[in-house]
Amino acid sequence: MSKIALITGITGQDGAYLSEYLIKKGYIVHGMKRRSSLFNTERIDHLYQDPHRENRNLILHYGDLTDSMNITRIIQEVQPDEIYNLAAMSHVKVSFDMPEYTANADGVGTLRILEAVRLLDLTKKTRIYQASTSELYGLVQEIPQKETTPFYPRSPYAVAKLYAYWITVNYREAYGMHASNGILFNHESPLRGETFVTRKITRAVSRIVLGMQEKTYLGNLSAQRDWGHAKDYIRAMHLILQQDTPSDYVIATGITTSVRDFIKKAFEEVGVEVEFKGEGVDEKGFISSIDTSKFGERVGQEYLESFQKRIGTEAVNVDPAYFRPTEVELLIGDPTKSKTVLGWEPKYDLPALVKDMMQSDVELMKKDAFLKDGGYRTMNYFE
Ligand code: NAP
Ligand code: F7E
Repeated sequence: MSKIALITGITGQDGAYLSEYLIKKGYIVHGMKRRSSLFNTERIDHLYQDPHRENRNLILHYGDLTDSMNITRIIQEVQPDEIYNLAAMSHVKVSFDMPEYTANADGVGTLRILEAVRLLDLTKKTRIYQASTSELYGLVQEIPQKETTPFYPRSPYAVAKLYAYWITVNYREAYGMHASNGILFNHESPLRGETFVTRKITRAVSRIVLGMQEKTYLGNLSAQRDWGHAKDYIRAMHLILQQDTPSDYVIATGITTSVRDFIKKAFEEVGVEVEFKGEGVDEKGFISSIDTSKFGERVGQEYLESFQKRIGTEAVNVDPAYFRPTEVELLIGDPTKSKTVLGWEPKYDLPALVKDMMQSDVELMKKDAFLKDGGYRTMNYFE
């Protein structure tokens, strides 16, 4: 018998990688997707199966974490062995603009799932993974951060996730449920949402070297994050639910890098050196040199001549619109528990992650005729 998994947030970055991973393992995967006026399944379209087909291993249900009855009905219908609660309003900056909605979806949404499993008498059958986050550490109380480090959330997103973390622990202790938190540090990929900083950078660098955009505007360049690859992190989610005993785990690489250094690495990946000058809002990134053979190989010889004129010009500016009212300056995780207990090891390091994202975005930007013609999607503003 195949195991049955229900993934909330299946249309997101992690949902897409996890569903593919579980299907390959022989699972039948059910996913909750939101109704939208446009298609919102791009990340999982390659897994889609016509509903008329028999023995499908990917089945989608309309749903929303703010709707208890809908969640309860889906769980009743699906009778899942494992629930991965990945759905969330996941953008930290946007959570300052939508604090109540964020609390409802990211905080109370988790309660709705736990309570549905309890009411449906599935506490012994259904294991639950809660997508907790390194944002819980916020104003960090210890370096590096591990499972026992006290939390100090710094955004409506993190405060909502704090409720979700503790209600998961509470249901585990109160009702003996197999409910666990993965405290995942930032993880990125070619599928990362376009307004998170790494993807914003790899898209912008690709556009700049292809001559489609002059410069990019970013916020706090000194923030430091422990960045891993989403493909590694979804394996940890699955491992957490395969343990006999539920528990909470930090998933991280143990290495931290500043936003500024991520920008440099993204440019280096295509043979371009960027130098930063100035401080605070006046800090700027200048194109200082080009490794012409690397540029030719990674971007294309035909783009080189016009890009050479960019030497000495600005490619990165700071716009305070991207600053957050309260910032998380430094995150670095200690993954000792997940390595020893779960046997989890990441396959990607930061250079491999940057390479994967840059290769994908250079190709994507070359193909995107809308962007090539000077079009600019509205998504980059203030996130
Ligand atoms: P993501 O790409 O932003 O995906 C979020 C998913 O949640 C999307 O499928 C989205 O649907 C869905 N969603 C949003 N609000 C919903 C609602 N009210 N009801 C139902 N679905 C809703 O996020 P991700 O990077 O894959 O992250 C997955 C989870 O891990 C999130 O809970 C996030 O907070 C958490 N997390 C992420 C990281 C990270 O670095 N990526 C680290 C720690 C924790 P649409 O596609 O329709 O928008
Ligand atoms: O910001 C700084 C920004 O939006 C990272 C979510 O997946 O990971 C993510 O949250 C850093 C911050 O991710 C820009 O101020 C500078 O210090 O990529 P981000 P995040 O806020 O760390 C955690 C673990 C989650 O759980 C969340 O769901 O980069 N930064 N300039 C910028 N950030 C953005 N977005 N845009 C900028 O222009």
